[in-house]
Amino acid sequence: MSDTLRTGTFGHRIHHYSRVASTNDIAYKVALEGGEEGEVVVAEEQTQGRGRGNHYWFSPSGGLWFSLVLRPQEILLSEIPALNLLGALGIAITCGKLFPRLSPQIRWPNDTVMGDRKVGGVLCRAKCKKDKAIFVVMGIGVNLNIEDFLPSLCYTATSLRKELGHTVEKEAFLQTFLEEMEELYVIFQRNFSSILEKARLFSSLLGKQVTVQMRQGEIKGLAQDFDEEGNLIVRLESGIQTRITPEEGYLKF
Ligand code: BT5
Repeated sequence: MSDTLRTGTFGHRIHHYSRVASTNDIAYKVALEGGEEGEVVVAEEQTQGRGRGNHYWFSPSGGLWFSLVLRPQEILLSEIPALNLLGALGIAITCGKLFPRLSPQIRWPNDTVMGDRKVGGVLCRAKCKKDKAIFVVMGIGVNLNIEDFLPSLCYTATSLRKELGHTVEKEAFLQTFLEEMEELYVIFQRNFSSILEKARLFSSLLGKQVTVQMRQGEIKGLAQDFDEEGNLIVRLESGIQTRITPEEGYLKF
């Protein structure tokens, strides 16, 4: 446990851009040059927004695309997946707080969904020394006021505007997210098991049958739980329990 954590530091400095390739790249540079925990890089539009494994992230103007610099104490490389889950939880909690009639959920490992459609995603990138992270850039994308998605996303993505029927104020959403995220992050560093409890409550997967695409082929089973590092525990049809890291497996829908 650390005494140096303060509240009210997330977003103490916000770097605004109109158009960038990816806010994660800029925030990574900010952190390399000594940027403090809580600094934020936000852009109206990204031309090369990225998801996991260099997937494309659709980021036109109207959405909220930003990256938060974190300097977690004593975090191991193996614990980074838990930060993805934390980010997705932060988006879900913010949506629920601002718009109580919505029912946001998190979908392991890094999605926030409404029903089965993705409304937000998280991409963390860490700078490491040996097996410890010196800093982490937490990239957050939320489809706030997007009306038209690419044809390839038409049936899998949604926006808050589509769900609510009205536009959402970007600054207010960002402020609320930063407040909620800072609270979660303080808890995360002290007691990850209480974060896991929240993640279970918000999870769209636990207790359901899932199909996971692994490098060596597909596996099917029951999504049972998350572990202390944010990995997914699946009980296979054979009865054997297996632990899946986000790098190893992609859920199939
Ligand atoms: C993610 O990856 O969900 C991570 C998204 C992180 C985006 C933020 S924006 C700020 C920062 N800067 C960046 O460059 N990135 C971060 P993944 O789980 O791999 O999901 C990617 C998949 O989601 C794609 O392959 C598409 O199928 C789908 N997708 C792409 N854009 C989307 C969008 N705007 N809304 C919903 N789904 C989308």
